[in-house]
Amino acid sequence: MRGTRPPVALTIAGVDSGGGAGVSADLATFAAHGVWGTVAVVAVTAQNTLGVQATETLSPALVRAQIASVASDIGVDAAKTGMLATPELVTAVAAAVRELSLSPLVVDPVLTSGHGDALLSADALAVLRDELLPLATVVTPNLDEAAALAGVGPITNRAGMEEAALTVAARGPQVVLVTGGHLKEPAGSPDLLVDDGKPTWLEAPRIDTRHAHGSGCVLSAAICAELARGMDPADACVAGKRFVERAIAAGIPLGAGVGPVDPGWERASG
Ligand code: PXL
Repeated sequence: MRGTRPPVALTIAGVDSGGGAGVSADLATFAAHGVWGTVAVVAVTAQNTLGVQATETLSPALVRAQIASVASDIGVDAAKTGMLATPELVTAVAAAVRELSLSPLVVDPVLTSGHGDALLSADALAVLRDELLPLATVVTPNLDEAAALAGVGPITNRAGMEEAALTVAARGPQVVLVTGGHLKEPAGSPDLLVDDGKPTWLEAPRIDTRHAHGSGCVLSAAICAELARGMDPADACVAGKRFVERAIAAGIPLGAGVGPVDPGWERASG
């Protein structure tokens, strides 16, 4: 028996049957950081490397019950949200976060899968923006998610990223990390970190791969794991970006479509 309680993280997210994104990506990422992973499942997707074939959601009451079960007994050092599916589920999760004082909280504002399948209904976006963002320690939108949350048109350059990030930051989260992986910059994949209103660019080389499924989940889970271990939010974003770069570089060729990133499975399997 180990003598000390490990850090504990909670993921509130969807299941990807293909194992690449959502809950399984989060748990593998927590484990790779030496952080115990706990789960509140929000939705189940029938999914593979070609896309999402079917989705069902769990009831808001069962999602709240899962969160309360973990928080009341095991304790939560940091939590993250992923696929939240409907306005009712976003409201339920925000209420649980408030009532149980879950903090620090990473919000990955998942809108669609990499294949463009909707993972959050259109009417849930405003609820996420108004109820969940103010509770977030860190929010990790990609370009589309940042534009949607800021209420601006498509983001095509660094100036657009900065404008959207500052607008999202004004909604209450302490730190905004806009990921620039989809930016049309030939050489780089810059992310923009806004910490207490101050922007910093995190530069990185572009990794040429098609197996990048789950990269957003791994990034937000890595940040959550570092927060559970006590790191401060801006440093956790820098560490999370480095972690997901390695996971993308180690992408796994599975299936006929877009394979998953590797959050540490290969290292664990030798
Ligand atoms: O990467 C976003 C995401 C989150 N959660 C689930 C997903 C995906 C992308 O496909 O399937 C369950």
